[in-house]
Amino acid sequence: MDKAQILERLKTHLQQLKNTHKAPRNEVSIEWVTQICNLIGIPKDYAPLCEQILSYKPLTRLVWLHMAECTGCSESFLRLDKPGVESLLLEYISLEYHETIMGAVGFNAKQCLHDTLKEEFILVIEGGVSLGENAYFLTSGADSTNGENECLEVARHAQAIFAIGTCSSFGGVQAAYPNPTQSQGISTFLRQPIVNIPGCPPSEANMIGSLMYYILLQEIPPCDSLNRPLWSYGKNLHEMCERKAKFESGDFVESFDDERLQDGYCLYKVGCKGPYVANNCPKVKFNAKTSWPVRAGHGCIACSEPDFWDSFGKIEEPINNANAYIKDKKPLKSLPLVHRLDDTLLDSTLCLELDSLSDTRIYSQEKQNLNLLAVSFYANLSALLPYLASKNKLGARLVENYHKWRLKEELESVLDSESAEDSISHNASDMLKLVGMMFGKSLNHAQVLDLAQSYLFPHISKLDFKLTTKDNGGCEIEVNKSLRLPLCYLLGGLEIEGVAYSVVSSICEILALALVELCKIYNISQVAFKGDLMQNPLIQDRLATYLPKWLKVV
Ligand code: FSX
Ligand code: SF4
Ligand code: F3S
Repeated sequence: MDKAQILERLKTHLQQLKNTHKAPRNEVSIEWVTQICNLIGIPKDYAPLCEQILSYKPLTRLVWLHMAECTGCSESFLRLDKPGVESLLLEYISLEYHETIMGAVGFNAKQCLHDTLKEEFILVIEGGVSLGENAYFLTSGADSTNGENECLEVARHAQAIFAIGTCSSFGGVQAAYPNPTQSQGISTFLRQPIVNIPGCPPSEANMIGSLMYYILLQEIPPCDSLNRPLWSYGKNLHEMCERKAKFESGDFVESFDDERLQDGYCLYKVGCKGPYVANNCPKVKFNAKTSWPVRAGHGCIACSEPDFWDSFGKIEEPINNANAYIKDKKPLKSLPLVHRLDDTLLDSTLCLELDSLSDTRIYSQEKQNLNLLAVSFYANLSALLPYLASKNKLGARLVENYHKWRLKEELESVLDSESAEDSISHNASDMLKLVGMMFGKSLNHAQVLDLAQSYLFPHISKLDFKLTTKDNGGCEIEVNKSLRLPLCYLLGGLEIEGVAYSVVSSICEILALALVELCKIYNISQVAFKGDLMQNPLIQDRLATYLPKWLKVV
């Protein structure tokens, strides 16, 4: 929804309320409403409108079911402040049913639930549902309904459904291997649209923010492909982390009794999984904004990601093949290849050529040999390292740390070969050789590709390549600066297989993006691939992953 649509929606909502309610019901704190608007992306100019909506709106009825979980989500919710949970419950929300904090017990409690189903309410489900062979899993209460049936019945009457916590969203801890109760997230058996608010537990801000979005705008917030609201899960946690500058300078805590932990050093080496997590913990924090895991001194364990218990390796070590437990490694996607573009396709097709013996290029007319893609970078550490050191203080410190690391690992010095000019390459396969040099090994591109393919985890330590379109109708990928990131990950203890995988994946992602941009510029919707590197299954898989569906591969 854009700004104008939000405004329209709020105005209509207020008008509807004024038509049915003669006078405001209560006074609302404009300060709090403004905070909520800021949080969920409603322009702050509309806060007075939201204030009025809340003052007219009758209490929103909420049913909160408990399934397979630890009640940590409820605990987190109770930590709300400004307003505290007590005023929230008295002024905005009527919590009709919540097994752990409601006053009623037994038949009376269940009666509250049954009565609520007759009117409008929002359903919150905390916990996954055990769908194993025992039909009595999660049976509770006076009418002895099992968890699955209770969810199905209550969901049938709900206006909107929120899966609160990683358990409810994706299965969470009790769905971890070997998952004896066959616990699942609720999306596996409820057919209605569900908003997932993962986190073990989620922050109180992410829970109340998404509920308030629905209460104010009468629709669920825009979500990503895992049904997580974009306002809270749309960005990468590591990008917002207060220790990020130390990651960029290669300054890592070595152990939990390392004094530098208090100086803000990065926790990647002691297991932080922040680079692989979509969540806003550094921004909203927990316990009334007191702190969040990384500030408190422990790495992020990726608690809000699907399968976090099984698929991120050891909690206090960087992810590493030796500790991999991967349930099902997805088969690699493949792409058809061409050797020569058919004349009939020349004008209507863009071709990406990835060959170890020639420059990486994208062209539309083979005969004219026009390259629409500019890629150039220092393909030798003796040129790249001084360049990175000259960029800024963080770069200088990173290069210093990298030299120390090489000394410690007893690798030879790298600053003794060709000049910067001589080392410039336009061939993406040289980037793979360069990565081999970073490891202190002389590897050809095929060997680095083999390392990348042997990496067992699906998580990518992304490089931040940038794509710019040029006035001459071509585009350019900025490479050199992004090549600092493999060094950061290497110093942070990511194994070389993981670094290689990330470089391959990131090159493919940016090449796919370049293809898409050029297709838009030239109004073309067909692409073709050629070159020996394109025969590599991992390269095919990564490119296929990043290509949009509207592009036809010929
Ligand atoms: Fe616990 Fe909630 Fe984790 Fe799960 O939070 S904190 S096990 S997400 O369902 O209670
Ligand atoms: Fe922060 Fe973890 Fe990223 Fe380091 S790796 S910057 S501690 S999120
Ligand atoms: Fe969870 Fe990581 Fe945030 S462990 S609470 S997603 S910092």
